[in-house]
Amino acid sequence: MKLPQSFYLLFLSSFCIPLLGQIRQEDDRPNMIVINVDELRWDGLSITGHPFVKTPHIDRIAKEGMLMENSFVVTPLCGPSRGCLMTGQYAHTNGSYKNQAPKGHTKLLKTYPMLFQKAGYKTAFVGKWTTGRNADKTPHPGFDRWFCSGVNRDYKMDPVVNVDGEWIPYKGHATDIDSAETIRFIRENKDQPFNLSLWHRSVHTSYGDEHLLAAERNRDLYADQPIERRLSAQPGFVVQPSLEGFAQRPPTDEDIRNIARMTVDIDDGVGEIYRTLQEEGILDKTMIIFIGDNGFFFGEHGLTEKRLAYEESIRVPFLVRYPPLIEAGSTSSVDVLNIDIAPTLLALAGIPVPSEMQGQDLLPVFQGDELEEPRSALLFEFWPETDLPGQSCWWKAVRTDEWKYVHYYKEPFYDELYNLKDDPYEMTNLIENKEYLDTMKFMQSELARLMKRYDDKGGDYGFWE
Ligand SMILES: [Ca+2]
Repeated sequence: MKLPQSFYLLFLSSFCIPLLGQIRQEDDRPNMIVINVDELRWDGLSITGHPFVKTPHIDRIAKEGMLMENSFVVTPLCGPSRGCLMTGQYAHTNGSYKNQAPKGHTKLLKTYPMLFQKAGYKTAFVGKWTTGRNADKTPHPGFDRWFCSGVNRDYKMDPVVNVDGEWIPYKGHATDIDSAETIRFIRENKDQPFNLSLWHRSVHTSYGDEHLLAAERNRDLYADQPIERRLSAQPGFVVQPSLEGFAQRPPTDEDIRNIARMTVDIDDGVGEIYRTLQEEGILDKTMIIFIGDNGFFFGEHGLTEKRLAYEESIRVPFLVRYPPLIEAGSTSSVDVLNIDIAPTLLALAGIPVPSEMQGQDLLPVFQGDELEEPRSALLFEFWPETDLPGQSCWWKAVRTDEWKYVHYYKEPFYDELYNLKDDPYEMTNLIENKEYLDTMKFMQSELARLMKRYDDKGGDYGFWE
């Protein structure tokens, strides 16, 4: 029997319209994209004061949203920083405290994408997460889409990408490939709430070899650009005892230009991501957070890389755009941490924030207020990878707006105290200056208070032994 077309219409209207209504209701939940850049120091963007790089698309996130003026990572090292972002916890709590973690360790973490997936969000991971000799590129729990394009030491050109468990060779530069996958995922999931982590491998260097490449179109940028260095990176600057024997080759001028070029690669991708969100009509219902996983030394204190407690290492850019809550062109001077991202995103989606998370919801800050529980001082921590000379810098640090105290566990005579207001480049260690004895004692008591607050027993936790 052939039924009239009107029957089908009636059938559809009785069942599908309520269903569509439900989907529409779910669609009101905001999307989220967290762009995490490897080794991007605070002043790595035009908007944060880079002397020559042009990052108009990344800057737009802050120009149409908020620039956090005091943003930090709690452990300045790739793997731990990423674990902290994913869990909303300090490394001493989540156990992701060294790059050289056993294979599969990161799969055991309780991450915020797992909670989003459970709450019906489409979740995606694109880029780099784990690092070190046991890096694991295979799919981690909590992601509907897994697209891992590599680890530090992989070539950035023509990567073999783990796509949902399959190894697929790609042509081109990893940054462009990761940006393109992000765009593909957005288009595919535009009609439902999604939570995407775009964690670029750039602007990580590989210390002077051919890995240190921008995409071909940007390789000649800034070729004649002179490089200025901070006073703490000038020849003759005397480093602290903790750094004696720390054999590092500070980045050359050309290394610094290459980092700028790789930043432009990322900016190009952010421009395309913006355009895609606009075309799909979901730009303003998508919170975009842009952050770095740690900073980077351009020769300050004789250093390259990160790992130490100086500002160049722990301070990263943090930009956020979400017009329903955030006034365009706003700034905040509240101290914010990478462990705040997980509870913030959960709060935005209306998903309960687990009490185990140690970061705070930044939504009040994004609206110009203080944190619900204001922080007068910040705790930072780092564990060395080996016991080799120069790698014994096992430290905890406390930072207030004015002071920084660094305590080295194995060599307490290395301790450092800086007045950040008078000495922003941390060139004069006041630890032995009797005039500041009370300040030192106060900072030591703050360290003890914060360790108690965050249930930190100190020591080399030996999570994997
Ligand atoms: Ca890093």
